[in-house]
Amino acid sequence: MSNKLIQEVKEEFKKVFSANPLLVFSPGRINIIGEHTDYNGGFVFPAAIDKGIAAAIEKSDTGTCTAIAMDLESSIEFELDKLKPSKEGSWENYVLGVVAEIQNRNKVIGDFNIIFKGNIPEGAGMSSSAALENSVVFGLNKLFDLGFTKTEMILISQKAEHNYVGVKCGIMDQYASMFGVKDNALLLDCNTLKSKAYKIDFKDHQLMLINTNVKHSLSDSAYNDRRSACENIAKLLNVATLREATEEDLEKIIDKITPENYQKALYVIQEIDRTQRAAKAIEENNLETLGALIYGSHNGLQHQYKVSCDELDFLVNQAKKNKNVLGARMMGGGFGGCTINLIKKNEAKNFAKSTAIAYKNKFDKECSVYFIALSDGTHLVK
Ligand code: GAF
Repeated sequence: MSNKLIQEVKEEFKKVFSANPLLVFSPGRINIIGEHTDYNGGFVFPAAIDKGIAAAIEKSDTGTCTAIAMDLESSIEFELDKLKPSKEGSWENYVLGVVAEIQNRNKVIGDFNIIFKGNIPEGAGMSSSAALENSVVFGLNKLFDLGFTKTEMILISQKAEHNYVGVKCGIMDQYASMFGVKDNALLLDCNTLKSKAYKIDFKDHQLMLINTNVKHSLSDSAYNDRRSACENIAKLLNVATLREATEEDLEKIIDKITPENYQKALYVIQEIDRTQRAAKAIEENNLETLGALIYGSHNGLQHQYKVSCDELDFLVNQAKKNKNVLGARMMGGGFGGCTINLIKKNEAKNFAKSTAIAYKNKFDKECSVYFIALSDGTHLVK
């Protein structure tokens, strides 16, 4: 959690509204492995991080609600009985969507004011959107005593993203952000929404993120396209999700689907398996195997699922050339954002430096390096 961020939000709230708002911190997430498996009912292996959204929230008696995004210097006013989505791509839909989804569940909330600020780099694929959604639903749940469980809250956040933002996301980001455990990653079964926490201590290795600082424009529509391709194949196979399918099942319908979609479904089946094997490798402290699975994940995302981009592939190739990196892959939805690297601790800075130079030479732009701490999920701040 970032105390500085909380203080900034608190100060601003005091200036604009009052001195004693409810304070919520909601983290972003990383994902060790298990990409595009969540909406296929599979396994993912994320963790909440020490970067996120701090929100100050309080009841309002002015007859309207106000939401202020401090970093963007942007605000909206809205009335609870006249909710509708705002313009496409705006931050406002994350807030409005959550409010609308709460109302859809027949819960009554009153007017409120909220100010928030984040320190997750935008477009980095570290789930600032889930952090924002969770901070809003968590704050409103407390403020108006709505009685939602954490699981109900993440489902509200997810639906807000489906219906107001227009991205048919899975549940990984909201889950990790809400249920994160300090120093742990969560092996989440997206079918049952049950997870097992794994204490992460890679001894002389660590996780390091490198941000391409790009976000290619097709990402949202490409995401939805992939989700519906997977759902259609599951239908053809007569199963609820690809989680229930095997490679052999897929072989049987090979003539009924395009070669591209065959590869996508195959990727999903293989990635679900890789994720379970990664958890076993961590249990056995076998970092070489974990690293190989992480490289395998990238290979699938690049060549089969086709959600990578030149910048991400370049960073992963740089990692492959360095024996101190055991594994690297793109993280999150794809088409930009970060790679996650499993690297020897005392070599991390050197690798970061040489990669930054190579990246600049190749693309004429900067990449950014982050070392993150695994942290607790969404919580109130005293
Ligand atoms: C995005 C989505 F929001 C997640 O639900 C997940 O599907 C991820 O992309 C890919 O693994 O972050």
